[in-house]
Amino acid sequence: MNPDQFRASLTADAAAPHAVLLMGVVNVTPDSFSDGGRYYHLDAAVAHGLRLVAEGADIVDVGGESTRPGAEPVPAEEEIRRVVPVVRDLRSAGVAVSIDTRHAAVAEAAVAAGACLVNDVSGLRDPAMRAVAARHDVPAVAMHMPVDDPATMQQHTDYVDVVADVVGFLRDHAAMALSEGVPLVIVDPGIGFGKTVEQNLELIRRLDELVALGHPVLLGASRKRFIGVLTGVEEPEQRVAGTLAVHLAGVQRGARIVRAHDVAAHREALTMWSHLA
Ligand code: HH2
Repeated sequence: MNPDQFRASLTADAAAPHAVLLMGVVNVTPDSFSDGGRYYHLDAAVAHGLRLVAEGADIVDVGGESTRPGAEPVPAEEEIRRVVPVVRDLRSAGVAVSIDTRHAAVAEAAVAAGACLVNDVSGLRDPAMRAVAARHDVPAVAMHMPVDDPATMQQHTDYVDVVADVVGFLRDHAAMALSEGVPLVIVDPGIGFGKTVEQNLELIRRLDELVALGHPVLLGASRKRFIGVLTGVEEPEQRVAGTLAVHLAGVQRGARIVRAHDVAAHREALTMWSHLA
């Protein structure tokens, strides 16, 4: 799928089961929780992105900073150094690329290099981030995290009602971004970002309340810790079946995009899903 096709499919008929989009993950980092170091170098990252597209990804999400709980922040210049060449090469190969960053300067550089979606795990809190998406006319993902700080987010799980709090945050941040000229906002409950195991489950069980806002919903549970806690599967790379169960539950409740490391397995599952929905 090229960037224009990706954009068009975001606004396509949400009721069509085949409208579920698959976002593959390329972490250009030494320390990501499940694949840190594996795609840290340009050639490996680009080859992995192309492999994900061959396996059925509609868009490839390129990130240069791990946001796992407790991760060290990365200076924007270093993040740019990691991601921009990968974005440029994948875009040149005709791939729709998303930039996974909390930093407006990184988003700016990546969009200039060809990214067609800004994926901001800090929820478009920063006016400069919203301005980048508006100025370049690219859609943006607003993901919920309780504080813009992966180092301490797990200390902020004291919600009144986690679903109501997350939906309220995303409603307000999406409205603000749209009013400032961001062309389209995708909302994401932020599974694993400042949430307990039970809160992650509740967000997925009640995903329809987020879908009801009317924005496309992205779900990113791939290989995450709560799946390991509940299944006993310790190695993140082995959590494929648990991930698929979570993502299909989300799709059933209206998720339009799933973010996944294991693209081939997701494509297979979504294909069967589309025949049954
Ligand atoms: N999760 C991660 C990173 N980016 N973006 C969105 N929109 N939703 C998510 O759930 C999400 C995300 C964490 O996963 P990963 O990139 O594999 O790990 P790390 O942050 O350690 O690089």
